[in-house]
Amino acid sequence: MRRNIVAANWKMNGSRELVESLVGGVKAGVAKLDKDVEVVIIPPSLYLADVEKAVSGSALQLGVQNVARWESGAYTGEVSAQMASDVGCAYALVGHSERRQLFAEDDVQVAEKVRLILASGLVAIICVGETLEEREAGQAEQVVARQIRAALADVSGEGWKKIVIAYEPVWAIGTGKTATAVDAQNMHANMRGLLSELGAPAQEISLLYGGSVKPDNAAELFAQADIDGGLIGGASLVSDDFVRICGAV
Ligand code: G2H
Repeated sequence: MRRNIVAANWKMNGSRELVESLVGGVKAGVAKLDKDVEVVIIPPSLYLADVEKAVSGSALQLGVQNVARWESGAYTGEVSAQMASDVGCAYALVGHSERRQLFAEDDVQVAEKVRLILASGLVAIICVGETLEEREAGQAEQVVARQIRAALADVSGEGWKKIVIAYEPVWAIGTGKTATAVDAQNMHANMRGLLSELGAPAQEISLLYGGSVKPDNAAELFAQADIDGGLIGGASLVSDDFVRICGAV
């Protein structure tokens, strides 16, 4: 069966002080949960080493927020998938809407990054989701399907074991608005159907929901048949809130 995953996307937030207080709290809180959940901390790259030290001795996993679309070379400021793997990451986010919107990351680049992430032995958490405009135009399913098809174009065989997809409607990110559990479930069910069509072992691929997930809405979302956990932004910066969300799977 597929894994339940709750991942903390810190985005560009944090400090060494926060690493210490937050990860300490998460580590202690998650250890007390009687839940089958994989918890992933995804801090800014500069703090990966600090977080790695802080999570040692626990089951918490490490992830990177973004990787370069090149293997190595003269790309000042970039971090490769191989480097992320080298410093202890098990997961890499790719195609987050903030990357797509603010850094013009398109479907082709996302597919290139997915290829490099898998080649480095990491699990790719591929983010997809429609804007409010696209949703209101009745194109949500179409947009998400296009993003998924493009990102998975080169995935086959064993590669499917390294794929997680996070559905994050752009209008729900950091806005306090969440898709209703039923709307989110409908989209997740569509996504699983599409994965089957693409020849993937769809029942084994974890599908996460993201976008203003909080302790008080997490349980209802995670109770849906095709929602296998969450990608958490704002609420992952408060240890008690994040632990409660982990406990809601
Ligand atoms: C969506 C999510 C985490 P938030 O970006 O990826 O952020 O929970 O703050 O909406």
